Amino acid sequence: MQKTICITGATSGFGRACAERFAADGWRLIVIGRRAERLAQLRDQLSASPIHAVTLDVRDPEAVSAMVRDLPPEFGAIDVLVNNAGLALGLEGAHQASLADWETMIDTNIKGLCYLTRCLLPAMVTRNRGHIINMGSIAGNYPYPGGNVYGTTKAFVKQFSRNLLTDLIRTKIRVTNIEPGLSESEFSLVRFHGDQGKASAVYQGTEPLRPVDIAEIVHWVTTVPPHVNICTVEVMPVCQSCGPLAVHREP
Ligand code: NDP
Ligand code: 8X3
Repeated sequence: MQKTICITGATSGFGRACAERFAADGWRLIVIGRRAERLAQLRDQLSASPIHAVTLDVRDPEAVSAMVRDLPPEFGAIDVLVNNAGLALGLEGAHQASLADWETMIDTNIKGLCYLTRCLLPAMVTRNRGHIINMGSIAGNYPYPGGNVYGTTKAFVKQFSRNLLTDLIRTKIRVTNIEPGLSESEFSLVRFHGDQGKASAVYQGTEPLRPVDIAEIVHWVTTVPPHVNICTVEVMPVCQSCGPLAVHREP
């Protein structure tokens, strides 16, 4: 039977690569993002697959509810939700960061992810099947300068994923938290508010992860036998590792 996947943040990076990967595997796709022209382009590109594109800001709970309520019947039974829409904004220290940027990250990475999950979970529980795949980050595991609120939103995603599993213990629903490290997408361009020079410098001299690498992992966690739940996948490029703990010494 053809399966259905709902992917948020499908207009770019990981989400777009996931749409391409699952389309290649014959899935039915619900793709979500704010940029309508990108969604139209994706729909054209993947026209061989059943695809329902929804222009939606995940920060809007009413719009999320309406999207779920108005799903065409053939897209109504969602097997996998990929909560991927998200962003980092800024890299300033906590005493200098923009409060508006903090709010946008919290509203998108935490609240948006909760809205989608809360709206789609009841039907999964009723059907006693489903898989929620959350896009966390190594930033939720390891602090770095300027990662303040962004890293904390991803720590929320980690703990929320674990708590979902706890609530769903009596069901066959799976929950996976994927925690990528340095990956090249539009992520840094967004983080630096469109400054291409700063964004490119992030990847200079490295071989970062690519969106297709993440899409392969997202696909893989859905293919293990139904009694197996991949709880967490932490993945970095070979050129990345954890840093030492910092010690500041007075001169
Ligand atoms: P991109 O910037 O390439 O993609 C982000 C996607 O999120 C876009 O499709 C964007 O669509 C969507 N999005 C952002 N805000 C909203 C919103 N309010 N409503 C709906 N969609 C939204 O970045 P990545 O693909 O790299 O990032 C995807 C996820 O992976 C994010 O959660 C990010 O935090 C996480 N991540 C990224 C890493 C990296 O190094 N790249 C590493 C670890 C995790 P649109 O603008 O059209 O709305
Ligand atoms: C994205 C990875 O290290 O830029 O979540 O925060 S990092």
